[in-house]
Amino acid sequence: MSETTTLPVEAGVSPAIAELPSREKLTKKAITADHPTWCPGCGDFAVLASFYKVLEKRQLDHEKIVTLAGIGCSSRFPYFVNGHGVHYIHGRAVPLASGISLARPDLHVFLFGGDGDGFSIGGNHVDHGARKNINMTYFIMDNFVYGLTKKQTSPTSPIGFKSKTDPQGAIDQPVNPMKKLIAGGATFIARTHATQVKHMMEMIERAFDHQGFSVIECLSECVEFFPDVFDPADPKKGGSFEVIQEKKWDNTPEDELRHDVTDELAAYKLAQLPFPGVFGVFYQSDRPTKNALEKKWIDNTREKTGGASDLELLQKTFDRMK
Ligand SMILES: Cc1ncc(C[n+]2csc(CCOP(=O)(O)OP(=O)(O)O)c2C)c(N)n1
Ligand code: SF4
Ligand SMILES: [Mg+2]
Repeated sequence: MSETTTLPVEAGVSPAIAELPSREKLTKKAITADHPTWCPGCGDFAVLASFYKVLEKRQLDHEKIVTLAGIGCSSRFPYFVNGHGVHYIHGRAVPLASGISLARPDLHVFLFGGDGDGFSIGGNHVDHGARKNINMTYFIMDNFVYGLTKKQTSPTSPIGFKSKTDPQGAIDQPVNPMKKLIAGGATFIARTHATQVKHMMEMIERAFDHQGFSVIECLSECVEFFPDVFDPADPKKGGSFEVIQEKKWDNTPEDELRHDVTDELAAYKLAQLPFPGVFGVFYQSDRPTKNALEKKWIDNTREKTGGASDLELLQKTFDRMK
């Protein structure tokens, strides 16, 4: 345990506060839990490393860090983070995260998962989390395949992908994550790549700073069941990594061509670009969160009930049911 900090009482600090224990620095060692069980070379390692770095950089209060996930290789994430965490039901992490975020708005709710978890079984929940604009940071490791269950077609698998469920090649139109999230109403939507650690960290920090339902799609290679799929997007493998140039609002002719992140239609246009597409923030808006709207409603009710406690309100509700 850390030592006690004594603040100068003459500076106006009450004696009780003056005795608060000082915080230990949040280090990688403190945030690291189990050794990751992913295959050597899996893109998800870089995501975990970037997340550790962001936590260290931002020095969040350790006890306020919550990591949640559904099921999948990528969804094993909470095991590897020393904080509050739940490895939950396949596709149901958004509703779980919603409850935690609404009940405890003081916590930092981070959600992790895969393309199957988020766009297949959990696709409907993602839409509702987005339209309700519930405050959380959702990181989707998209490898275009079901990794954990050993190579089935996922909702983002490209047409022609041969898997155990499509031995002759996938025939269904894949989900376009950016379009789905824009249409769903997410208020922060970004795209990054697991080989681009600096960019990935920047996107995590911006998503974290955003109030509302923030989602990052990260291309993260499954070296076991869909190797080399992201080559065209990986400069280290001779491909391209084109970053969205955002408007600077500096009244220059160049700025005309830059992307306005508040423009939904412009975000759609970027989402239409062929694979590997572009990377960065597609869309951001400051629509009120459900957390803020609900707080207003709770505060009004509390005022009407003369500041009754939660227990008293619950008792009154039960009394009405009699
Ligand atoms: C209700 C339910 N249906 C199906 C499964 C089987 N299952 C586990 S993980 C998974 C897909 C995971 O794919 P993805 O979310 O893309 O994660 P990845 O392993 O690729 O990181 C499936 C179908 C399950 N665990 N629970
Ligand atoms: S199966 Fe694929 S996604 Fe799962 S750990 Fe291995 S490389 Fe990563
Ligand atoms: Mg997957």
